[in-house]
Amino acid sequence: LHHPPSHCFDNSVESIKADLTEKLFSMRAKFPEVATLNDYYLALSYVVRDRVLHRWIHSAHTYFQQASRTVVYLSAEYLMGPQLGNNILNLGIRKQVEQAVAEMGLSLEDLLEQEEEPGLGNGGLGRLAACYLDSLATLQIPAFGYGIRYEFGIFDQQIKDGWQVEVTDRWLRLGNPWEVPHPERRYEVRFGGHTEAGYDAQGRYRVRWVPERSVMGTPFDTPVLGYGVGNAIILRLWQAEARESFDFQAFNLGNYYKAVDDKVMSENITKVLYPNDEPEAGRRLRLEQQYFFVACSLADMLRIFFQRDTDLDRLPDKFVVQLNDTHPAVAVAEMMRLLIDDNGLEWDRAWKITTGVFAYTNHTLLPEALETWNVDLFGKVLPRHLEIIYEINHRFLMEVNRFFPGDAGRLSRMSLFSEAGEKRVRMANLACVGSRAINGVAALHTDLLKQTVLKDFHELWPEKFSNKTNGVTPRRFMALANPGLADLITQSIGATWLRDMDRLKGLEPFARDNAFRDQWAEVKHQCKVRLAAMIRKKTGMAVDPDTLFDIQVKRIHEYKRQHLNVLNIITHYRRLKQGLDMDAPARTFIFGGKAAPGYVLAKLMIRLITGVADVVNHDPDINGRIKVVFYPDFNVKNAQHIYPAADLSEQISTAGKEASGTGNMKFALNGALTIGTLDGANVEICQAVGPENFFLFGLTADQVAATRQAGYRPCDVYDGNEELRAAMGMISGGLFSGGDPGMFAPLIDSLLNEDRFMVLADYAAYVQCQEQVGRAFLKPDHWHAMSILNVARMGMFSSDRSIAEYCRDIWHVEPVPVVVPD
Ligand code: 26R
Repeated sequence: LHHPPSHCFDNSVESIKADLTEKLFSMRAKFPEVATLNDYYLALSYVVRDRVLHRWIHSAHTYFQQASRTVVYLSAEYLMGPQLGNNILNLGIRKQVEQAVAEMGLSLEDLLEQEEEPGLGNGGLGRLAACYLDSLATLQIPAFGYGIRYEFGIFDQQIKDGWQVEVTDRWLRLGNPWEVPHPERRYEVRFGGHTEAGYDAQGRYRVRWVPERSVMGTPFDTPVLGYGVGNAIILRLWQAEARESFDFQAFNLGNYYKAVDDKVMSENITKVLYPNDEPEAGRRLRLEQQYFFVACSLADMLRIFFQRDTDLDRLPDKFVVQLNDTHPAVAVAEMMRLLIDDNGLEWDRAWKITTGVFAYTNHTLLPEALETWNVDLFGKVLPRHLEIIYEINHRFLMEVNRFFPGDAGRLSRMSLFSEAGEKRVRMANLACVGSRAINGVAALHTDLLKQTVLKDFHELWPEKFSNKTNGVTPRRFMALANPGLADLITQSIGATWLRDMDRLKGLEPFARDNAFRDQWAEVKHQCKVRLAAMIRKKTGMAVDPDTLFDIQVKRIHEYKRQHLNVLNIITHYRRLKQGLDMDAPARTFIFGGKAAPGYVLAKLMIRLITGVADVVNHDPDINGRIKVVFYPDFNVKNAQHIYPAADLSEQISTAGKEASGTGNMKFALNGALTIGTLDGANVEICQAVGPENFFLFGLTADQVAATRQAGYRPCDVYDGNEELRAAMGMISGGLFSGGDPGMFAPLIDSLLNEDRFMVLADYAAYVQCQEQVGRAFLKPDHWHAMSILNVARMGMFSSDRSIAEYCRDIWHVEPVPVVVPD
């Protein structure tokens, strides 16, 4: 094979300008006088895309030639964030592009603002998948990310009268320059119907699946560049389309409208991303989405395998498939079906291959978030897969019985089916049984997995378990989001840290350097000025960059305890009204995050935040000592403005509930100090930066469990704490709801009666810890020294470290460097 055809790109300012004008013509059919800012954004994107594709072509060619072991990452969600800025950064052409657009009378910052991000995920899990693709490319690992091309991603959030309002996310409206569709490479995916058993010509037992309908899956490829290397990998997202021949039949029968209906039904499968925490809504369609993208992805993987091999026993040497939570876990059954029904393998051989290929990452301990499917529904959508899962279960339970004879309780806990109430398929159990490796996403989370939800599996297969603490990409969340900080770091320790984050350790001595501390403080101040401007633009509110920016941004959820934050704000407010705590620094409390549309209490928490903001911000007695802001529509794009501007990062979940958290890492890497519980990766962050540089409070996971065991009574805490009673009284009295005492009753009642997440139990410790934060902020030199030490010691939370561990311990894959001729 020769070098792939692709011409070379000149990255001089002059060429970029010429290419930009050419793209404006060829892709937008515009001349400069009539081009909009968005036309220029698109034109520049195409200029950059050509250079990205150049790297991708050489990568694909290299990977094809070497046929090395390849990672297949299956995830129902990817939160990629805006692409233009990141691609310019990774191509290393920022300076030239800036100058080129400036010479054409444009500003790069304005063009970057035009991009609508693909919000194809809910939160942490989807963003983790995106960070992992970035690190896979940067570590030069041959890999594919597979997922779903939702036409509507996570809804856009507006705030109206203090309430969240959901608006459809029409991210494709103005076109998406980053993807390349491949309609020539589509697969058929079948659904429903029944199975027929019989014997084939050789007299072997065979099952035939007779489906009732099918849809086509078309791939859309988005290249993902590595940083400082020639490598690029592909994110391949599947879109559902109707099978034309089906339509045609109906048309010939004179039933044109039914044909159109079928088309609409087919396309529904990838119409919309489901928000998590949405109980029961759209169950069937969600299962269809999961199977749809899994079937397309595995078919594509086998196609690539058969390009160079014929012996399926070697599949586990060539591919490893990582399941990002249980959303793609039906892949275990689909792989068995492909091997047995489509390729004629015997069960044992197929099972050996299957369990040699898969690995499973768990992302949550919350029982309500563990996926199960009603068996009747499952059987209607995937009759053949249900049979296969029954057979897997039968053989698996025999094995369990050999290890633990007569242990009926264990058998029923480990079964792939729960029989209490309606019968359901347990996807986590299927993922465990079908995988050769199982991991949690932070040290504490993995320990708790072994002790609780996956205890029986750990007892059976301890060697399958390991921890892989999450990480985040420093390219997007430091270099791109905070160029001022990145430049300052590079000036002091050189540029290699962006690919080798252990180098950040070299910053430690600078924590004692007064001149450096001043520069550090100035960078933070500039970031706060920038965020203040964004807040003004989005909400009309003026906030003071000289105040302490105290920020909690993440999905709104009871376990994340935004209401604990609010209770502290109200307490602080009340003290100031009483003339107490007058020496505390002025603070701006900033919140952001979406609530699932069906999660009533979470939406009420947003209304509480905006209600408190209304009162506090306009109280003349307060005179700017406290401001409360709800920043609407938190997403990757505005997160890049928010993390760099934080002085304080709120990581206050109930210990034992947040699997890892990744926002905690993004804040600390941008020099925020953390106030947090010993939950998720906070434990490891606190350990890494040193407890003297971390504001720790609250019950530990063990104490939470013990308190619950001992019969926790939130009303006792309430009765015993005057300030808590006062704060809750101000809420239930209607102060923050325009005099309506009923509005927040569900929230108050849930705290007083059950308090599942121990908000009241941690209240006093939290308020006290916040006082300590206030005192520390009044000593800026020490504060900035702590901030520098945080960054210096956070290197291990790069997703490069996480991915290197997956490669070494689970995937057993090696780097394949790609050489790109210039
Ligand atoms: C099953 C369905 C209702 C569902 C529940 C929960 C779908 C999606 C979720 C989201 C979960 C799995 C999630 O995002 N978990 C987060 O994963 C992050 C990356 O590992 C962690 O940092 C974070 O702590 C965890 O909540």
